[in-house]
Amino acid sequence: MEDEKLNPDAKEYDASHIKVLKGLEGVRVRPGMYIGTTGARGLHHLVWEIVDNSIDEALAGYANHIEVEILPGDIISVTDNGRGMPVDIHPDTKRPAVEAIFTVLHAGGKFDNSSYKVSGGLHGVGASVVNALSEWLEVTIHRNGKIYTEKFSRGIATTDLIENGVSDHTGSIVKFKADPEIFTETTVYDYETLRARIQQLAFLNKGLKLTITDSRDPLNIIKNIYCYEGGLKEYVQFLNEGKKAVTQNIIYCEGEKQNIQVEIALQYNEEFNSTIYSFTNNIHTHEGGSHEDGFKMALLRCLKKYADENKILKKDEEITGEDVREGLVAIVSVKHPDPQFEGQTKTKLGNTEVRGIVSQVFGEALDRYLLENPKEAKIIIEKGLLASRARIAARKAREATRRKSPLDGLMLNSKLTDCRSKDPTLSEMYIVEGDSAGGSAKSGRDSEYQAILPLRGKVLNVQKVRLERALSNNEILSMIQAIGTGIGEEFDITKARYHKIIIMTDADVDGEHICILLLTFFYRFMPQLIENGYIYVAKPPLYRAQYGKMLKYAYSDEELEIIKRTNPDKKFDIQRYKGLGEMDASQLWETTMDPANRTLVQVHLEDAMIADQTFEMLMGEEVEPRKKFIQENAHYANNLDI
Ligand code: TSJ
Repeated sequence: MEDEKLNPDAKEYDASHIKVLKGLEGVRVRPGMYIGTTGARGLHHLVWEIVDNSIDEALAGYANHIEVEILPGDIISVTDNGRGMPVDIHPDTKRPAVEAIFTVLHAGGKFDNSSYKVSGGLHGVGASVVNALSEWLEVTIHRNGKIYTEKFSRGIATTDLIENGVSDHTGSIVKFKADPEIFTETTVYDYETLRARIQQLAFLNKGLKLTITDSRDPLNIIKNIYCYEGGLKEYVQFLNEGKKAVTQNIIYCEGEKQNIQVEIALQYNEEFNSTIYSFTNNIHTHEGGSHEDGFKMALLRCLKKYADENKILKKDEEITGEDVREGLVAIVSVKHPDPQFEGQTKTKLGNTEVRGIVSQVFGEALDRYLLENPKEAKIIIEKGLLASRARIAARKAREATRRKSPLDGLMLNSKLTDCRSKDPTLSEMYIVEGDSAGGSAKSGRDSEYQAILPLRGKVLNVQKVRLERALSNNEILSMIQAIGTGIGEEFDITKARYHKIIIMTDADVDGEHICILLLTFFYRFMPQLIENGYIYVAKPPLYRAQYGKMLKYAYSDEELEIIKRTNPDKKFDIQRYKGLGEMDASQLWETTMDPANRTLVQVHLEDAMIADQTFEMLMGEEVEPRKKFIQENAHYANNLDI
């Protein structure tokens, strides 16, 4: 309590100090309430809580470079070149403003008098929560020509704010080490997770330079630098990489009305699905909302109007919203000073005024584009017409066979080996790659509550086809049938036969690939399964280390190192698993299926969305991005055959 001796006359400070401790103690007692989970997801959330503050500084126009670095020991460092956090002494507490930012719960925007604070995660809890959940945290501020630092441990200041140098620039640096007492599952960051979101933030905030570095291994430092002057235009380009575009140009617009910024980019490709990603204040609004509605409204309205005025449609022809979205890749991003998030997962924008604003800003831009590019306009509308005809033909075919959906009354020769339990809350279904692994899983499982569905070979790439076509694929059909919920409009989560659907593939590039394919399928056609937390990925071990009768499994290179280090006298016989097929039934049970030992990673919508994007890149014609992905995911790359 050295701090207090330094302020013997600050009675009010004592009182507020106690309140502060109570607040942050609460964060440590119930961390889940503030960061969702204390698993890997919550751990990564800490980074975004800090980065959000720097993004705010950039959006306010005071910073243009943010650097994130993972240091040895999984310490995170975030640096920006903004104004530097305020250091002046607060008149009530007699403490520096920056200290309150780190020790008072929800102090977030308190010192921010600009009304244009737009960033902030779904939990939006800020720096004090990160501080409370960090073994230690250190803030450094360059401001007023000086350098200031203050240190904390588990939310409590361990030093005063100290002036310790001169500086010729301004900015803020926060370094922290997540507390292993809180994050008991893992304190190891996944570079790919951080990199993908950093890249996305760069797309969403044009002109902002974001750097991500992994210097945990001094012999292999990885660094990515992102800065997109084209913003969302470059995001669409990135998403359409490797696909055949229908029109050369990317349609782009930006505008601001009533303090709400709108930015939209889109392009059509030759595929059938539509990809609309919408964002509010850099947060992916998976459930859509008023911005997405406004966009869809204007898209249909403008294309219809243009088709009418230019007499492109025949008498009995009509196009719907769905038709004009076939093959569409679009990003809709708004920045709103007071967003209202609604919906089951709080990812639906509710502000009603946004619909009209987006519709107006985008409508004007699209009208102008169509007018100036008549050739492209015709191509786009004809694509919509094609979709309309296909839709009508499909409906007629369905009516002719009088079946509601391809799933009705159809008994497949499914490969499902079901479990005995009929209680979905207890039942699990393993989707297993390959017949041989499927065989081991069948004999190794606990048949009371574990069902096995082996998949043969490659799963159909659902991004390339319409739903009807996906449903003619046997692997996909047997998966949907086994799950029991139906699909599309008939989807009913209460009919799910298992509350855990576990993807189990080899720990190599092909396995990763099949896993991504399956995630893409669930993301596109049964997102509710992901939303409800029913989808999991099983992590099989990478190594088996044996010494006499001693048998240990390692799920990562780090774990293998630990096994070797903690038993230095033993010469292990180490086997690297190339696939699930190399394990016999009892090994598979022990390592990957037994609830007491296995590692399951629950899939979240954001992960599935990234998988959906990554997928295109891996499948595309271009070799470079694929090579790069494999290099960055080197842990899978040891047994590559590319
Ligand atoms: F809060 C935090 F610790 F998470 C954090 C904040 C972490 C990092 C890496 C950066 C920041 C941050 C805060 N960067 N820039 C700012 N800016 C301010 O806090 C600031 C500075 C000056 C003024 C002013 O009115 O003079 C106002 C603000 C909000």
